[in-house]
Parts: sequence; structure tokens; C-alpha cells
Amino acid sequence: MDQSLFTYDIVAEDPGTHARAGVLHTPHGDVPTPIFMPVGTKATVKGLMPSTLRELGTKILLANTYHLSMRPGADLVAEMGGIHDFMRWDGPILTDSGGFQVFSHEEFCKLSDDGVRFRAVDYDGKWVSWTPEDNMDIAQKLGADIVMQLDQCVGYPAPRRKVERSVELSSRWAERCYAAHTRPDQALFGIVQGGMHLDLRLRSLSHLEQVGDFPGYGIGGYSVGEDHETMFESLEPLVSEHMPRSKPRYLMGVGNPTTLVRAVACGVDMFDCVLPTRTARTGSAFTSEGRLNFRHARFIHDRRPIDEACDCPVCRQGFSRAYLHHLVRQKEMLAGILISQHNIHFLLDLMRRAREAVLAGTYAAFLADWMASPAARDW
Ligand code: PRF
Ligand code: ZN
Repeated sequence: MDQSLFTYDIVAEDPGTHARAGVLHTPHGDVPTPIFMPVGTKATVKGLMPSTLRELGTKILLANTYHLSMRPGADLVAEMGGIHDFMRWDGPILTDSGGFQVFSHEEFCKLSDDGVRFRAVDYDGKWVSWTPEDNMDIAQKLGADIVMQLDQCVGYPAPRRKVERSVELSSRWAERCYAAHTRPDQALFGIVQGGMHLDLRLRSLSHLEQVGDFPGYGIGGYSVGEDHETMFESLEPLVSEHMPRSKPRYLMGVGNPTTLVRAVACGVDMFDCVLPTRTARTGSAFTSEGRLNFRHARFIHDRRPIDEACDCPVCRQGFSRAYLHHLVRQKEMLAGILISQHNIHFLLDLMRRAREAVLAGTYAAFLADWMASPAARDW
């Protein structure tokens, strides 16, 4: 990797918390942090045009190496000019390795000496074998700006010994991914595992620091069934006391608004989650008053926008709750499209305001205000 293409500037550090504001430079543009990354697993954020994502203020998108390697295949994407050209999004893209997806069907997943064998249950059910080198080969063909190492994510609860083995395996894979990754215009992030055990997390981090000079770190293995307090017990000290200050920190697969606001206070910089788009497709919206589900009959005559405090394109254009209720009930595809836009805007805007608070040195008050707000109740 050409390090000069992926510098991370810390612009401000909040005096009352561990929150920071930064700018991550990539070959396809700058990413202000803290940031939420909308999820476009199969090289599409379901139902949304890239121009719409841009209008919402999206700075970086997520896609998935596992899904794209199954369909349409990494060679096809490479033939079409790489993932940016293929999906017509010219901003930064991060691809997750697929470690998480592969291990989510544990019964169809076998570890071999050399890598992982799994059944592609979301596709044709065929057995697929991946070494860390195969995974990097796919990631380099897809051509995202940032790619994640292959790792093993363990659910919760899990026996400590199992978590320990996953840390050791993920460390060996980190080393092999690091050695196999050669694309200069692409950054490879290591992933810290270790479940809810701080000592295992620290061991994982120190392994990664021995492997090489990763330009950033993922924090995997959270939001796997534990409650919030259990998560923050190890996440808080890991991030605020132990992770290197100068590198971006990406909390993987975490996207409920309260967790984002609290994790920023610990010093997390990047987030992704399917929550805003997946729940949108079931009629559910994030609002300043908490979560609303438009299936509910109480919206039949409601003329108000999704959220009166929102300036997203959907709320600005005056689509009423009554109309959304109608679309959701009729299973019209516009329902998911409109609510997805609003929900993505909600998380992007939350992180924009968080960043402003860090720049003003008032993040502690921002956190306290959020926790006292009706929105925090639901998440
Ligand atoms: N590893 C990878 N991707 C992930 C996770 C992980 O642990 C998680 C855990 N919440 C989400 N996405 N590679
Ligand atoms: Zn809105």
C-alpha cells in the first residue's frame, strides 16, 4: 500500500470524552470521522441510486467480498473496471472480508489448516474453500479503497477457550493477508477480535501491531448477542486506552443510534450497519421521538412527515405518515426506498452533529443530551 494515499488526520479531540474528529484520506475522496457507512452488500444500497446516496451526504459505502465473489464473481467485477465503475459510485468504498457471513452459518463451516471451507448457503449451497490469500485476491480484484482482513467472529456467549482460538486464528490470518496484499491504491485494515474479554482483545491488538503497520483497525466480534453494558465493559478500555491514537478505528456491524453515540465517546471513528436499511424495508423509521413503524393503524390519518425535526429529502418533500402507512400496507417498493433514505440520513446526520460537537469541545454534553432524549429510549 502507498501510505501517502491513506493518511488519517486527527482534527480535534474532545476534552471531556475520548471522542475525536478526523479526516481519512482515500484515493476516491476524503472521509470525515466519526462517520456512518451505509451498507451496499451486493454493490447496491437496496433501492437507492448513487446520486441519492450522495445527496443524503454519504461519504463512504460498504460492500461485501463474500457476496460479490459468489455473484457476479470478482473476475467479472474486475473486467467491468472494478467495483466503483461497476456500481457507478465514485466515492470511497470499503469491502468487508466476509469472515462474518461465512461464520454465521457455523454448521456449514469448517476450519482447515490453511483457511476455511464453507457452504455458500445464500447461493447455490456449494462448498467453497478460502485461504487468506484467496480472500485478498478477491478483495484486490474488486478494488475497494479499504479492505478488511479475513477473520473469525465468534458469537456470544461462547467459552473463553473458543474465543481464544479465534483470536489466534485471526492473528495468523492477519499475517497472511498482510503478506498477500500488494495493491498500492488500497488499504488493508486488521481486525481486533477477543469477544468480551479485554485481555484477549489486547492480545489480538498486540498481534496485529507485530504483524505490520496497518493503516486502520476494525473492531469485530461485538453486537453478536451481548447486551450494551457487556459490550462497553471491554470496548471502552480497549478503544480509549489501548488502540493507537493515530489510526482510524472501525466498530464493525454496529448501528443502533445510542451505541454509535456512546462508542464515539470511547474514540470509535467508523460504523456500518444494515439496521437503517433493513428495518426501513419492514416499515420502521428512526426519528427524534424514537422508533416508528408505519404498519401501525395510528398513522392512517397522520399528515405529518416521518420526523418533524428532519431535513432529509423525504421529509422536506412532505411525504406524509399516512402515505407511508399506505405504501407499507400495500407492500409498495417506494415504502422501503423512502424510509431507507430517511434512516440513512438520520445516522449520517447524527454523526455530522457528533463531529460538530467534538470540534466545539462539547461532546460530553452532546452525549448527555442524546441519552436524555426520547430517541435514546428505543435503542
Ligand atoms: N468481522 C468481520 N465483519 C463483521 C464483524 C466481524 O467480527 C461483525 C461483528 N459485529 C460485523 N461485521 N469481518
Ligand atoms: Zn426524514
